[in-house]
Amino acid sequence: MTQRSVGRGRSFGSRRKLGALAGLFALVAAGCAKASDKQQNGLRPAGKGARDIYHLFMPFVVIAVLVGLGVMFATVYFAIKYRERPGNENPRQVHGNTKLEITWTILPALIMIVMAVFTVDLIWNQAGSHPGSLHVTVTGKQWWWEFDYTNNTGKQVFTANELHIPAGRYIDFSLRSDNVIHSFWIPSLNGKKDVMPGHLNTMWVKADASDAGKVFYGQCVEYCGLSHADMRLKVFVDSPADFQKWYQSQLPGWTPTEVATFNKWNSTYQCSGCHYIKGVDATTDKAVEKGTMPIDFGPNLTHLDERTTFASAKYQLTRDNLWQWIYDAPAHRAGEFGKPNECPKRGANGAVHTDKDPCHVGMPSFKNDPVEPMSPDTAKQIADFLLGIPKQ
Ligand code: HEC
Ligand SMILES: [Cu+2]
Repeated sequence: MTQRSVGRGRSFGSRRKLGALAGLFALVAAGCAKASDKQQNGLRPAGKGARDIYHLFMPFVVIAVLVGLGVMFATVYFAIKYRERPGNENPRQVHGNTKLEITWTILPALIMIVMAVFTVDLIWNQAGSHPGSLHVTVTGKQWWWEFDYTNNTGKQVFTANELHIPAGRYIDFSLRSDNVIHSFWIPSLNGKKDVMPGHLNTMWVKADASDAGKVFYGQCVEYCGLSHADMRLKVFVDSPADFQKWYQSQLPGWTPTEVATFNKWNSTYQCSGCHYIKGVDATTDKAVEKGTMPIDFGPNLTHLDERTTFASAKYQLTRDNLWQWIYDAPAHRAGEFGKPNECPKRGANGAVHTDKDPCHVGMPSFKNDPVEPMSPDTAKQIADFLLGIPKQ
C-alpha cells in the first residue's frame, strides 16, 4: 500500500515539474514573440551602432559554441572510452601534465585578450561624439523619458517618451537622471547604457537611411521602481525632411484662446505646476528659455496631441485612455504587488509632493483629489481639449 502510494506520488510530482517547465517555456516564448512585434530585436540591427555590436557578438558566439561543443564532446567521449568494464585494472595514476596545463591556460587567455581588445575598442567608440550630429539629452524619470533637443539651436524643443530622429544621421545622446539609475536601450539601434544621477553618460545611434519611416521600441533596462517594466519609449526614424517638419511643429506654444480654455481646469488642478506648457505662463516660458527652471517634473504637454502614445508608451493616445489617465493616473501605473500605484494626493494648497507621501513620484489621482474631486465629465473635456477636438 505504502509503496504504491509513494510511487504514484513520485510520478505525479515529476509530471507537475514537467508541466511547470513546459509552462515556463511557453511563457518565455510568448515574451519573445511580443518583443519581436515591437521590433525590440538586437539580433536584427537597423543602425550602425547595433550592427557594430552584432558584428562583434556573432564571432564571439561562434567561438563560445565551438569551445562549448568541444568541452561537451570531450567529456562524453572520455567518459565512454574509459568507463569501468569487467576485468578493468586500475588505470595508471598521473599527477599533472605541464604541457597540457600550460596550453589550457594560455589558449583561453589569448582568446579572452583578443575578445577584450575588440570589445574595449567598441565601448570607447560607442561613447564618442560626431561632428554635425544631432544632439539629444535623454533624462530618465520615474517612469518616463524626456528627450531634449535644445542644445542644437538653442530653441526649446523637448518632448516625452517618443523620440524623433532623422535617418542616416548620427544622433549623440547625453544621458542623465535626477532620480535613480535607469538604462537606455533601443535594441535595433544600439546597446544599453546606464542613465545615472550625478554622472553624464554618452552614446550615439545612427539609423540607416533606408529605415526612414520605421518605428522602433526601446525599454528601460535597469530596475528603477514599481513601474520599471512599463518604462518604454518609441523611436520614429524620420526622413530628414519629415524630421524638420516634426521639429518645426514642436516650436509654437498655445494660443491665448487655448490657454484661456485650459485655465478653466488648470486653475483648479494646477496641471501647469508639474507640466510645462508653452504659452500658459510667460514668466515660466522666460525662465525655461534661460534654462533657469527645471521643466520636467511631468512631461511637456504643449504638443501632446502630436504623440501616438503616453505614459512611457504604455498607452495608446486615445480619448478613452487619456481621460481615464487624467481622472485617476495612479490606477494606470503598477504599484506594489500588482496593485495600483498609491501615489500622492494633492495637498490642500495645491502643493503636491512632500517627503511624507508614501510615494512621491508620478501623477496624482484627481478622482481622489482632497480639494475638488474631478468628475469623469471634466476629465473627458480635458482629454478632448488636449487631443485638439475641438482645440478652440
Ligand atoms: C503633481 C504633479 C502633476 C500634476 C498636478 C499633474 N500631472 Fe500630469 N503627470 C505628472 C507626471 C509625473 C507624469 C508622468 C507620469 C508617468 O508617466 O507615470 C504625468 C503625466 C501626464 C500625462 C501623460 C503625458 C505623456 O506624454 O506621457 C498627461 C496627459 C498628463 N499628465 C496630464 C495632466 C493634466 C491634464 C493635469 C491637470 C488636470 C495634470 N497632468 C496634472 C505630474 C502631474
Ligand atoms: Cu527602469
